[in-house]
Amino acid sequence: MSSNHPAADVGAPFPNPLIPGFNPDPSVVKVDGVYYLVTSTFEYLPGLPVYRSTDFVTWEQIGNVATRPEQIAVDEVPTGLGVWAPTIRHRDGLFHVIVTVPAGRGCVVLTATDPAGPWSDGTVLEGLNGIDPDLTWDDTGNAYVTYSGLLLEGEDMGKHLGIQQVRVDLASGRLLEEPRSLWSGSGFMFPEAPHLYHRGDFWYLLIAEGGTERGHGVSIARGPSPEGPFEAYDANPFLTARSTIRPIQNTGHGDLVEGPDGGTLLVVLGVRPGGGTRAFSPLGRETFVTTVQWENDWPVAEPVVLDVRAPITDEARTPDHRWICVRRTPASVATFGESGVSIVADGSTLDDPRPSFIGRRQLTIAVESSTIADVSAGVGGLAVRYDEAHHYEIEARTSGSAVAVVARACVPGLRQEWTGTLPAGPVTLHLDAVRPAGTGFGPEMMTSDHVELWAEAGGEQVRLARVDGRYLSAETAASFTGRVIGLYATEGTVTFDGYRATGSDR
Ligand code: 6LW
Repeated sequence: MSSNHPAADVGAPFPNPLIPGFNPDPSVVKVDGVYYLVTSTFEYLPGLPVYRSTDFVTWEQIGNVATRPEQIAVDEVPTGLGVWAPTIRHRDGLFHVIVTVPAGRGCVVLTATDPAGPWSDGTVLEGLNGIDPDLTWDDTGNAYVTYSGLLLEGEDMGKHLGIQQVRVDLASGRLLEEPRSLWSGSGFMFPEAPHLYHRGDFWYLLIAEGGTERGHGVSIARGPSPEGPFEAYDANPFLTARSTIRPIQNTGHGDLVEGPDGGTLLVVLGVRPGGGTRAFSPLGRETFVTTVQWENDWPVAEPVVLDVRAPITDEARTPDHRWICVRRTPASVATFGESGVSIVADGSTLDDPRPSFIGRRQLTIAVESSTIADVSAGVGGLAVRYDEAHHYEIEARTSGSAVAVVARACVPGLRQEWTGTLPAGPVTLHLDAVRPAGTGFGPEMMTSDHVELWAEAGGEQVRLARVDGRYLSAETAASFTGRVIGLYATEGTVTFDGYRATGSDR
């Protein structure tokens, strides 16, 4: 374990990260003893992965809410917009996911009887101007949407109205009243991510404040009804990692749920910054969990502790739920068959907002990923991408009786290539992320990781590049997502045998 990535805290009751990789803005519901958790996906499709667990320790992705592009309409969204911050709830036999899709479909409520899908086409809440919607019902069945009043359209775009609430008719999508202001937190920036809960004598309004970076935290207020009035907790923010040495930073955007033992759990987003000054988080915002005790009917949260468990292996050559694609579905980019995954180029490259690329979340900071590519009829490779402006890749093409290999690193305004040659035939492309070894200062130690790009064919190997990983991190790319590693084609048809990634952050 390098000093850049502090070792696990001892005695954590649950794995942390709970859901590794690009999985921000978690929301969770417990139904008949089973947990279902959803996270944000921005410009990726399918959107809104649904994770299931019975013990809160082992999680399996059982599907995605948005498998059909029309459900969320992210095909033209600018990077960083798209599917933001869902809430999942259950009532009268129906699962509900409410989410805002800035620059896409707006505020949408989708339902399903089976959380694995299929989910409904969705109902748009017309006129709801804000983000991070929560859905709850009072004792008589009135549906309330409580949201962050960050105006995303109109003359006052960018203005923040604090936490807002409106009663809605879910069947028609109509707002039943003028939105009301509920509470604006303790004065930190961006009061957002509200959730309402009825517990004992009180209705609790949980929010995030401080922004989704190092100032992030979770605060709470309580009142006699879902409409308030709300009294703030004097220990707010009752969970934050700001200004601490804790390995998990940016903790906020929480959702409360009853744990398997009847206690209270709080899922939150967080990052694992690496580097000498702990500045860069390569995987983006992940899902973490901590425990909460109640004292005088106020929550007291344990700090979020790191507890990485077994090494993680991700191997794929069939169309499972975990493939994601940018602004279009994996099925529109790739075909799966006997020989693996084929991608037909369409003139786009990784610099485009809709590349011919399908990928999977990078699940461990240290990772070895690879694929075997048949480039006899095309040009393509293996890439790690944050967005169209930030990506590194290893690419192959047939060149006469040989295979020409190029490693490329692209960040805004900078682009570098390294080339090599291998014997003709299938080429194994490798993309590994390696954490800095050792301690102390110096450029090598200040980064989160290095990305090594190399290839082999016919018993020969070319090690082309070792690129600083910090440029593909939450703090530099700042596009809200996380690293996705995957397969792409830029000319002709490239067939890959599949995708393999294995890593351990222990
Ligand atoms: C989300 C907001 C936030 O809507 O970032 O962490 C936005 N918080 O609550 C996108 O994830």
